[in-house]
Amino acid sequence: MKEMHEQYQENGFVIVRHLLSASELQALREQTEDAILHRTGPIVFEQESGAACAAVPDHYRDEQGRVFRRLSRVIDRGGAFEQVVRGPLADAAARLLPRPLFVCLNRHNMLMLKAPYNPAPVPWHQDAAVWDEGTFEHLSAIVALDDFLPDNGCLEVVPGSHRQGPVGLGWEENTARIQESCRRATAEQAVRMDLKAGDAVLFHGLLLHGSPGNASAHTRRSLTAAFFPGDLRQVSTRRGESAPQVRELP
Ligand SMILES: O=C(O)CCC(=O)C(=O)O
Repeated sequence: MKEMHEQYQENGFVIVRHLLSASELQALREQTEDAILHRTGPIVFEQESGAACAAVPDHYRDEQGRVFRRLSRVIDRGGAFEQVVRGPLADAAARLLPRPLFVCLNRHNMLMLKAPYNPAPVPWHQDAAVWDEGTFEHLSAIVALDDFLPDNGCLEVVPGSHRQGPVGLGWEENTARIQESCRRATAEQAVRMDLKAGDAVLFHGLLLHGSPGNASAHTRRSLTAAFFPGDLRQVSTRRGESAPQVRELP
């Protein structure tokens, strides 16, 4: 079995089985359900909430019928969210990136909710190229709260695709160019991240990834955080509201 670092260099991702203990997983699920029940913001909703989302259970909607897509800024929410990011996720990230690590409160730092029968996909993209802010050297870490199944909106990646560099910068250009020029790779080389609840995947900021809609009755919840090997504020070209708000993890 290749070393974790070598796998990461070659494939652009590594899977860490059983990252969370049963009690950490339980605490994350409880905090997630509590936030859904009490609509604790900030929440990002799906743009589509009409007929296409008719089968999404009410549990995953607000009073206006909007479907939850993400609970944002989970690190700020404390409890198990913060503990898992600062503990097991950061420890796994530190096996691939030099410490001190930084997380960014206004980049990936979220609980992804792929509700049952929510048809919305996440289009193929590269996180670091989408953010386009002076560095491509970060990794995104996703820990599964539920098993990722073939039909519940499972995360997919194209192994080795980080080595081609950025394919267009910013969300619009990155997703459009990938659709045009990486069609064959996404159709023929994509692999599903077959995570069980409590497993995690860590992937390079330039790895092509995305996920289809959830066609099943099973929820797909996962916690996602981006880790940076240094202070993003020192390299970022973003100013004003979108300037990075970072926390150093000792
Ligand atoms: O968890 C997923 O399905 C992908 C999430 C993602 O890549 C994103 O929201 O940028």
